[in-house]
Amino acid sequence: MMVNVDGDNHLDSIFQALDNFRIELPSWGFADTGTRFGKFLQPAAARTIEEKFGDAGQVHRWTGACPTLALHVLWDLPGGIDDAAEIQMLAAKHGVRPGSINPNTFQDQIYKYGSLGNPDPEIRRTALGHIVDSIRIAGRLGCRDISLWFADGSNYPGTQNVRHRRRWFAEGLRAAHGHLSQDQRLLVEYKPFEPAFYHTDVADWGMALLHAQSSGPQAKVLVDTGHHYQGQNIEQIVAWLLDLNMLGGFHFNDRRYADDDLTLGSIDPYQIFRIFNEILHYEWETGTRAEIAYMIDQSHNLKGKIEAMIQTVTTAQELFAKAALVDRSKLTRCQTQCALVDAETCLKEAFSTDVRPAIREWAVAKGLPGDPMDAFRQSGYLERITVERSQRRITPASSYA
Ligand code: RM4
Ligand code: MN
Ligand code: MN
Repeated sequence: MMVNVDGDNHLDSIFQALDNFRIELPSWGFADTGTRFGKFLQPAAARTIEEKFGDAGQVHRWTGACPTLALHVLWDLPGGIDDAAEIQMLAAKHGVRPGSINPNTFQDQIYKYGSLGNPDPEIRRTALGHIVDSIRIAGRLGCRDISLWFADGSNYPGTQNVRHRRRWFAEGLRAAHGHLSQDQRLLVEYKPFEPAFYHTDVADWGMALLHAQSSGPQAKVLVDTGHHYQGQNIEQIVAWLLDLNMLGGFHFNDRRYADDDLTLGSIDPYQIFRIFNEILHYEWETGTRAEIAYMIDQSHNLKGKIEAMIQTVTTAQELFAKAALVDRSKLTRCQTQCALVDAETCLKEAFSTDVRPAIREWAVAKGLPGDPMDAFRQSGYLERITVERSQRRITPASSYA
């Protein structure tokens, strides 16, 4: 336990950081997902929106850090805005509010050659219509963020006019922005490849940034940590977007090769720490809170869904708490004086601090279990849903893989 003066400061910093740290769960992270080679079904996986809310409620109950659930419109509100009342009812029942609203312009057959970038103006209109409907759903549910990810692109050189598609995207996004209410935001997510393997219309942060800027003041960029080329310096992108006031949110996950959607911090925890460090340094330097939606976007094909989610939240809290321990005045001094070793040591020292005892203290002080995974396991929820859900004979709800 940390007891000295420095320890008390540490504890304060960690308590303050965790009080402010909320991370959104993805509804699709509780459903069966797989790869393009197939799905291994889990008896306890959520199939209905009620089950997704129930499972998310468990993660929030034991971690206290996940009060919202991101919804995918086609998967979670197949009836559109008419389903909003049911969502509100489930939110109240399970103690988790609806979070970001994710339109789906990649699944229907008409989107084979794209959505907002489709050469067919009728299909572009349909895609825009779906995004506008999603904005209305968000309005009805009191959700701030509409999160846009596009699968648009092409597989072979010369098969599409990249410039035209860029313009159609700009037009569509501007039109969508026009439907936002004052407190809503459009988040533009980028991804370099997959499902398109030659060109992707919104392939990187530069393209997302330009689209966000040209569509209107309430559009920001969404950084999915898995959506980068190998070796790309993600924290530098984060620093730029922060400095331009254009960072809207994150989809957190980890990866080894491509968009692997693995558990946060499972491969490279230092990467996530460095991202958090940029954010907290910006907030310290400017004395402002960055308006960032922290969201999880993971697909646990093999791990138990709820346990994987609790593990993710715990890891996120640990890395955020470590980043909160960076001695900011010292770091600034070292940077100014180009004291390279000492500057880097500021990060390393914080990163190597064991914050777990302090996090346990924080949790207990909030009336939460010191060990959320253990509390979940003791609760008997998993055993109960495994029995209940293995008795049903309904086909798995659609999901992205
Ligand atoms: C994409 C991207 C989006 C997610 C879809 C299903 O790779 O990460 O955020 O909504 O997958
Ligand atoms: Mn994502
Ligand atoms: Mn992804």
